[in-house]
Amino acid sequence: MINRRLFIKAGALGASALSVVGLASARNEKSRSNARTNKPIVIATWDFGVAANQAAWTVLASGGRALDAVETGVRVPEADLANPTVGKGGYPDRDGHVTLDACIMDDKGNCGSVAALEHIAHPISVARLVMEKTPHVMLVGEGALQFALANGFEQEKLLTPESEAAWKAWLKKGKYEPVINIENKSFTSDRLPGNRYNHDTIGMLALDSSGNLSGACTTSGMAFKMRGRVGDSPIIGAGLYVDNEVGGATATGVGEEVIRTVGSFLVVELMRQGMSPREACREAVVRIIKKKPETAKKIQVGFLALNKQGEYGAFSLQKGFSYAVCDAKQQDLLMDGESVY
Ligand code: SD4
Repeated sequence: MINRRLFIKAGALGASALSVVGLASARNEKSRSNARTNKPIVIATWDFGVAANQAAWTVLASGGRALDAVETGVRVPEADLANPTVGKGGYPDRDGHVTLDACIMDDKGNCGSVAALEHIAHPISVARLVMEKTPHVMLVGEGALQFALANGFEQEKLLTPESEAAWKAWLKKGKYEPVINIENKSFTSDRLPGNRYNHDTIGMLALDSSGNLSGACTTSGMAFKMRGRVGDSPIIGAGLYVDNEVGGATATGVGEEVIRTVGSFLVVELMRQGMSPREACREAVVRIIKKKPETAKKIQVGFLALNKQGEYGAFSLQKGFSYAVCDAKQQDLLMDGESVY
């Protein structure tokens, strides 16, 4: 049961500014599921999904491709210096390097990905070029950087003074060993806008007016991770999966558990078998609990899904997973308030 939603002003979505107007009961997903295909529509993880959706909507509203919409949308948090979990300004690894992971997938099953990419502010656009200009799916590290520079991307310093200060503060006590839930330390079920950016990745899914789906996922990964650590976000099937016959799914939270369960692919396959987006997300969460019940109590993982009819849903291990939904009627920031515990 969705028990709490943050409601974002309806307003003209011809891309005018949106504002949070208060807490309220908003959409009725039942009525959606009975309706004809709801398109175009775009959904994205966390509070910062609102601004990202708004940018994506400018593409969708003018009849553009879902692929262009998701790339445009996730570039917003990638460029947001106040966001320490995505793109420029992201928290570094334990050695002080900002390393970014991203992937993108279109309606034809094409996909591209970069992992452990340094010095480039928009990994999602590099991932798209990997998809479109190479015979490969994934480029990592130095090779990904070389590819980006060869294609005209600018080399930038991604570590902001704020993120550097946070890293140095962490170093005082930080142990040089994986701490899987490090960035969820401030996790609270009572979070509100304003207490944002404690975590995470942005995952975005869009259905365009032609009825085609695409998705994108981008992150700086777990804060203060081990050098070389790559999470689920750039891994097709784990952090993101799109099947234009069925739907798409994306994940956020502790990537190791999402990889172990191939979470986003699982969600899409469960939708193929007839589950609603939310039921499929819930089942993927339950698989994580079944595999690692003790770990699951201490971490956050959230899944978000959109099907071919424009129905959407989400489910998370712990309370507090917000996601933004934008269609021709309005934009909402929703919260899946149920805990499996
Ligand atoms: C990762 N899933 O690297 C990503 C980042 C994230 O909470 O969402 N962290 O594991």
